[in-house]
Amino acid sequence: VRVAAPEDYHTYDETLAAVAEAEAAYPDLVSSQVIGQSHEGRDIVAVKISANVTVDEDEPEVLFTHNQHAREHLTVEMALYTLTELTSQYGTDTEITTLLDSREVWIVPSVNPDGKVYDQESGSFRSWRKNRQPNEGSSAVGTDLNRNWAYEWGCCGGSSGSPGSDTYRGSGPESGTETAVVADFVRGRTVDGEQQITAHIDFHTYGELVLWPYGYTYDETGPGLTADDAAAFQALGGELADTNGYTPQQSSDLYVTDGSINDWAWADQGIFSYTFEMYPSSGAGGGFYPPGDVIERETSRNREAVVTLLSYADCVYRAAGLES
Ligand code: 0X9
Ligand code: CA
Ligand code: ZN
Repeated sequence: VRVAAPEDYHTYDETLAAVAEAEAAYPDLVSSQVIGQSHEGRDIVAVKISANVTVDEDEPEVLFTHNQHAREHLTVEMALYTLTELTSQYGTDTEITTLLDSREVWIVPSVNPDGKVYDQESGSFRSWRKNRQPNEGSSAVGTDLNRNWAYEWGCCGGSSGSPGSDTYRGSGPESGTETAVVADFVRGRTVDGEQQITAHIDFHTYGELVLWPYGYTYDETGPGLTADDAAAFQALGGELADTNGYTPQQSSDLYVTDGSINDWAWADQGIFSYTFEMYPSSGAGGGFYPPGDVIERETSRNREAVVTLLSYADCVYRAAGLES
C-alpha cells in the first residue's frame, strides 16, 4: 500500500498562509479571525466565507470543523479545498453564488494545531491523535478532543478515564484548551438567544462514513432528539451520502462515543451536526496517511455534499419533507 510523506500535506503554517492568501485575494468574500489559542499557544483560526463578509448579516450559518484528531491531515486539505472552491466559483457557478449570497460559512481548518504539528514535524508521521496538553499526575500527554465536549461527558463507556488512552476524555468537559476555544466560538454565534449556525460537518478520517447523533446511545431518539429530528438527520445524512458514496448511519452504529462534538452541537446548540469519515474506507489501505496524489480526488468528492448542506441550512427538516 502506498502511503504519504509528511510533506504531501499542508503544514499548519502553510495552512494559515493559504487562508491569508484567500483573504487577500477575495477581501469581500473571505475574512479570518483568531478565535483563541491552542494549549501550546498556536492560533486557532475561523474563516468566514460569504458575500458582504465583513457584515454579520441575518443569514443561516454553516460550520465546518477539521482536524480534531491530529493525524487526520486529509481533513485540513478538505478545509482548503472548500475555501478554494467557494471563493473561485463565486460569481461563476450560479449555485455557489446563490448560496454565498444567502448563507454565512465558517471553516475551522485545524481544531488541533499542536497535535497536527507534532504528528507532522519530525520527518515521519507519529500516528498522534490527541491534543498535546499535559495531564496532572501522569506522564501521558493529550486529551481526545472528540471525547471532551460538554454533553453526557464520560457517561456511557464511549471514552476512557485513563490519560494514556487514545480516547482519554480529559479531566472534565471542555478541559481541553481547544475544545473550549471552539465551543466558545460556537456559543458566540448566538444572536438574541438564537444559534445562527444550523448545520455542521466535523471532518475526520477514515472509513467513508456519514454519521449523526447521538453517539452516546444506540437509541434513535433521546433527550432533545425527537422522531422528527431523527428523521431529518437520517434524510439529510442519506442525501449527503448519496453525493459521495459514503455509508450513512447513526454514529453509535459505528461505536458508542460520549463527549463527541456532534452530540454537544445538537443537544446543547440545536445544530444539525454530522461527522464525515473521509477516505479511505475501513477495508482499504492507506489508513490515516493516504498518498498525496489522492488529495484532490478525495476532497472534491465532497463538493456536492458541502453544497447540499449549505442548500438545506435554512431548514434541514425540509430534507425529510417536514418543512413547517
Ligand atoms: O472516534 C471518533 O472520534 C471518530 N472516529 S475517528 O476514527 N476519526 O477517531 C468517530 C466519531 C463519531 N461518533 C461516534 N462514532 N459516536
Ligand atoms: Ca453575507
Ligand atoms: Zn477522527
